[in-house]
Amino acid sequence: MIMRWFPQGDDSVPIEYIRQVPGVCGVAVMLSKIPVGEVWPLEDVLGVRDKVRAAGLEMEVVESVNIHEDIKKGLSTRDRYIENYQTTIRHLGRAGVKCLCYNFMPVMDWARSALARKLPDDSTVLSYRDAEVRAWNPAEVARSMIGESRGFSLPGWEPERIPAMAADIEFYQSVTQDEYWKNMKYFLDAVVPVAEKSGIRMAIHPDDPPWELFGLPKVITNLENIRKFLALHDSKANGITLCTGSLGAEQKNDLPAIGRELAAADRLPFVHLRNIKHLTARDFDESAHLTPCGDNDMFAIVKALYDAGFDGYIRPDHGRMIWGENARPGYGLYDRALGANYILGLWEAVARITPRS
Ligand SMILES: [Mn+2]
Repeated sequence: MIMRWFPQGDDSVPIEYIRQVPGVCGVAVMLSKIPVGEVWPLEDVLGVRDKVRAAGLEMEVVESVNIHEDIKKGLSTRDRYIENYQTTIRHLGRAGVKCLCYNFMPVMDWARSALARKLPDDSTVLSYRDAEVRAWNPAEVARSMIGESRGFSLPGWEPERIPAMAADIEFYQSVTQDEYWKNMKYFLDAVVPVAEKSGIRMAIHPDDPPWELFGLPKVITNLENIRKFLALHDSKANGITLCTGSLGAEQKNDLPAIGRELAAADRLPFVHLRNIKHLTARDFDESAHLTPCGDNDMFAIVKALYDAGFDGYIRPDHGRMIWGENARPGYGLYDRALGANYILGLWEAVARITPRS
């Protein structure tokens, strides 16, 4: 069990507090100040690792090293950025990193219509209303999200990228899904062998939300596409991050079945566990982690992972903002600590009732 943590002064949560969450042994980090596409310098990576270790925690997971748009677009300039990505992977391997989470979403990362919607108990959550997001243009989505980010960086929503967004969206209108998959394979064929040699397992994060927006290509949205993705480059180092909040937004996705298949195939190095509550098929609020608080059957998901022999990293994903905490949206300490311990409780119960042979 790990938690996400943003080093170099970009987190409201001191690393020493994370150490006090029972059962949490490490953190997933990113260097959010390095421009997308540039190399993560070895000394920076080692410096963060040493700080994490000094707090009694491990830094075996990195989330995320974001991918330069030229790679996703398949431009002739992509090779320089792929070389940088390979160098970063080697540096992470030298620092003892074992798992690298990333995504291949075009133009924009995850999207929400509000980052602090108030629930009846006065907690606030990230929320998504499909009609609101579609009524905006992408730059308006970006401005809304950055405006609600409480001064923290939003991974995947770097302000300097907003001016180029409209042109990027326009670019993708003529890119077919097939071409986009080819660009992804080109990237995997270049980086997965480097990851193998570096002792790192790549773990792509699903698209969030997992449906079409602004005419952009979508890739990691359901089990069928996940199978197609894994077949692009057949290696244990080419794996998936199972994010139950992202894939669960599409209620047709059978999360326990997806987890069971990926864990049994040993292609699941990383799991994000969170819950969401639908208002309609395309509108939802994020919720507390407990099964009764949302639509995901958290017990069934944990049991499926356990039964299939899952032995990767788990982290509680976004939490609600509670108890007056002021933190990056989704990444307060309190509700994620509650979530981590709920998940650990489920795991202990499942493991005791059905011991692994
Ligand atoms: Mn996630």
